[in-house]
Amino acid sequence: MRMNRNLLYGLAAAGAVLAGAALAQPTALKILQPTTRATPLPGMTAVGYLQIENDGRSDDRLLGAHSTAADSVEIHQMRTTGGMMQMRPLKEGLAVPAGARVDLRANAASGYHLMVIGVKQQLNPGDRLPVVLDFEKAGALPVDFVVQPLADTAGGKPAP
Ligand SMILES: [Cu+2]
Repeated sequence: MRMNRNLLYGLAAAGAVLAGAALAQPTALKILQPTTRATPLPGMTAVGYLQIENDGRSDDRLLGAHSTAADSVEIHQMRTTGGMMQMRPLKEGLAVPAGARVDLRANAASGYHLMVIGVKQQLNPGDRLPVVLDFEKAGALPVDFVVQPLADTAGGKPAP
């Protein structure tokens, strides 16, 4: 029920033209559990978590993302080296091989996540943060990230 509602919101936000295109070209990609955390102020950076499942027969690649609600969106990988946590943008995107599920979740071993930079409005629990994921083959895929209360998400401090 919640998934269906998310999809409808996404399509409504994207407009009738894009909705038509999405129906004409069904994608083999499934976006699971897109979530982010509440922020205390406008203008902050939010972390986007999700899983991408590729049920198709061809490999795809997440090339980038953008949002009308933020300045920019980057695909990041977090690594701990010598006790120091470091993040780096994945300039060449993120491979989503056929049959695979790619994890961009809090505490995922991969360290992958989306960095949503300069979120224009404060995010409160229950809000939705619209992000468009750009895939090499599947094209633009609108996703609404559901804002979770800070206490509900493991993984340490909110992003600076
Ligand atoms: Cu990051």
